[in-house]
Amino acid sequence: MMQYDLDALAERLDGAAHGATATPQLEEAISLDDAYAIQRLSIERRLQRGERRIGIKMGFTSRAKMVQMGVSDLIWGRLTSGMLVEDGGSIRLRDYVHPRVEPEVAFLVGRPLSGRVTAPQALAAVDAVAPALEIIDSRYRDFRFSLTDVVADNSSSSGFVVGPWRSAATDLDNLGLVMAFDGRPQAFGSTAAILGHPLRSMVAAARVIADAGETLQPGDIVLAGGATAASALSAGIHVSLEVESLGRCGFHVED
Ligand code: OOG
Ligand code: MG
Repeated sequence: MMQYDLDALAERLDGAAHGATATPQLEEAISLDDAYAIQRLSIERRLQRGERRIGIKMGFTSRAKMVQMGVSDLIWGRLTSGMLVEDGGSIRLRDYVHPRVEPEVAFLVGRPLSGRVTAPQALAAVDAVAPALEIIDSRYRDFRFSLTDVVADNSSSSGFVVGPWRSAATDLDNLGLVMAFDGRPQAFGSTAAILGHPLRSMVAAARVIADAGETLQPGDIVLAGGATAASALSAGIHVSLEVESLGRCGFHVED
């Protein structure tokens, strides 16, 4: 018999995200299915507050991320309108618990996609691609979690910036990227770090969304996952990302 209350755990995690306060790791031994159910319920609370669903984020699609966090399974989370930070805009440190940033690539979905698809089928559903920065913020103390903890916490989603969209024909294979703080390189990497090719993350996104009984819809954004380990944010810095032949994006961090 189930020993825990999915709604209560969803409310606790949503409250921690909304109030930017850390919460203890889940003590309950929950199943992965229940962790995704908590994620869905916590996002429903955001939607009830007026946010809109705008896509999904993939997690642990690179070795650097798996090694940094000690979790080696691919995970995903839901993106809402409240998480979107304008390119060139700013965030306030006090709205987060202990935010980090990581370089990613974003896909703009042009046609419905769900299920077991090939890379060419995934590409055919993509309208555009862009450089992106994901601001992750675990609601758990010390940014430590198990696989089910992080899934229940919407895979640490808290914000993201998307640069100018470019044609989906842009080849994403092995593009060099540099994430910089105040113009000083903070992390170097390649788009190839994302499952060998970021398009594989779109293929995985189609599969996980189908498993959830949902479909990627035209207009949805898919974040492919961090290409390097994440870096902690601090007040006053400017964060930028430049991806070879794809473009750049950035944001400021206020107090
Ligand atoms: C979990 C989210 C992972 C990624 O891009 O791999 C993720 C975390 O690291 O807190 O967003
Ligand atoms: Mg990420």
